[in-house]
Amino acid sequence: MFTECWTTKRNIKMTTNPPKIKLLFTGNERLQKIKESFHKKYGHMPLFYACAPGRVNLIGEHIDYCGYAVLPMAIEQSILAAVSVNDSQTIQLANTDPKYKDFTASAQSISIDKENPQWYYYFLCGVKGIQEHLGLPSLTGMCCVVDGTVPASSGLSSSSALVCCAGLVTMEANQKSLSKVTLAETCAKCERYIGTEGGGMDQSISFLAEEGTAKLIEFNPLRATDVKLPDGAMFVIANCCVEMNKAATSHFNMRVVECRIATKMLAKARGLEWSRLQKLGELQTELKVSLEKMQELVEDVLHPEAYSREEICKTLGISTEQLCENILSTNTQHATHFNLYQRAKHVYGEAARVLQFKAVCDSAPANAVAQLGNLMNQSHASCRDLYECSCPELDQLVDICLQAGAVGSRLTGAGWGGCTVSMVPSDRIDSFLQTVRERYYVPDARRAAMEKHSLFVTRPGGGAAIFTED
Ligand code: ADP
Ligand code: NG1
Repeated sequence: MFTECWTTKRNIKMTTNPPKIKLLFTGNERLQKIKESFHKKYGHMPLFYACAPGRVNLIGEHIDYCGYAVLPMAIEQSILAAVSVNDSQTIQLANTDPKYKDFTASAQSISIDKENPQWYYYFLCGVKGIQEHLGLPSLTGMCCVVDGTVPASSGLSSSSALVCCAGLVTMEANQKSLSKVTLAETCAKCERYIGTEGGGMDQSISFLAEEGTAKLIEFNPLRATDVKLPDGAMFVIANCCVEMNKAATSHFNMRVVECRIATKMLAKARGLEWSRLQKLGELQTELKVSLEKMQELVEDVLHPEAYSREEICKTLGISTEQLCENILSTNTQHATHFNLYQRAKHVYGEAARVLQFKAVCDSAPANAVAQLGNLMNQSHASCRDLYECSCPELDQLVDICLQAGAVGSRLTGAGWGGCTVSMVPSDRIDSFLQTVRERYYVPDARRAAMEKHSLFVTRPGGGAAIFTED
């Protein structure tokens, strides 16, 4: 497909800045197509191109925003932009997919309407984030065409790939240079302008990925460490064909808020100054105990029944107004009940599974594949039962993947729809794909029509890059 755009033969391993690559466009259909679309739209040729990949998270779901390490890898599918600069003081955006309408924004003042999460607002998140980070009073005018191959709202981070691509475009168009780590941190912060309170996994892997290796991504400070996946197994992505747009619903922020409240309730029970603690990870650091002990703390302090607003306010000694203003997000103001026990149990358990997964990859025992598969299965059960971020279609697909020969299978990304990731012994891959096709996609006309882009083997891809025509 498009791997050659950022995984060229040149050694980009040690660079701290996103690589700038000169590419031969001949024979590359996707690049030719975007170049032609750009010319047709604007009547001149692009000056440069930028590309940012989507990702698949192998393990560590819904814990990045709690401060815990996650274990994703970049995928081949990406967001690609063709760009030219001008002095029009406007940012003109077009998309190769007609369902994403053209938009023109002022380069002087960027505003993002989070009540209406249109595609161009994600792009403008990246623009605004870089502008603010660099302290630029105004930006150069730009013409851009965007082309995406990451399935949207499917847990493979199409939104973050778009934000990261836009951030990279803005940096390059304004002739600035930032490190990959700074770009990742800036793009993680600015995607929140769209309203979702994500944790930074997606933007980090989009910039820090390297071909051939998954990464353990740690936060505060942001670090990415290679994780060598075992020989003899392959990772397969399968889309359950249910879309879930995070910014248009409150599911995602509701979980962020439940984790925040759980942090405060646990901190209060342990006599800590709870009001400044926001993340379950910060609480563990403060208490200086193991993840196992944190799970015991959850058992001791929290009850499995949902908490009402009144109970939370009474325990913390705050008013409903303080709860709404200081703890809830804009789109969770309506929430009346909060499952604190289940969310905190998932987070501490999942954080421990990430470390176990990395340890197995590092020590590579003879039964590594079976051990990793087990951890993935436990992760899915925890996402389904404790975090309640699965859906019937995802659960059905996970079951089919396991019956078809996967040793581990789980939802990946935010959930409530989107993709599963399965670990499949290499010698079973053909029969695995055939069985999943027959049992999940073929019996349903809509799924069958989507199968081509919904079921595929994936390998660790490279990170975001800028390039020009050779
Ligand atoms: P994901 O899990 O893929 O990140 P989100 O629901 O967070 O899903 O974001 C999906 C949104 O990202 C889409 O509704 C759209 O606005 C934007 N998006 C994704 N892919 C593209 C694309 N190719 N072109 C324009 N916008 C895109
Ligand atoms: P996706 O799958 O892209 O919606 C979201 C968050 C991540 C992480 C995962 C769940 C954003 C941009 N991304 O990813 O930070 O929390 O859910 O593990 O909010």
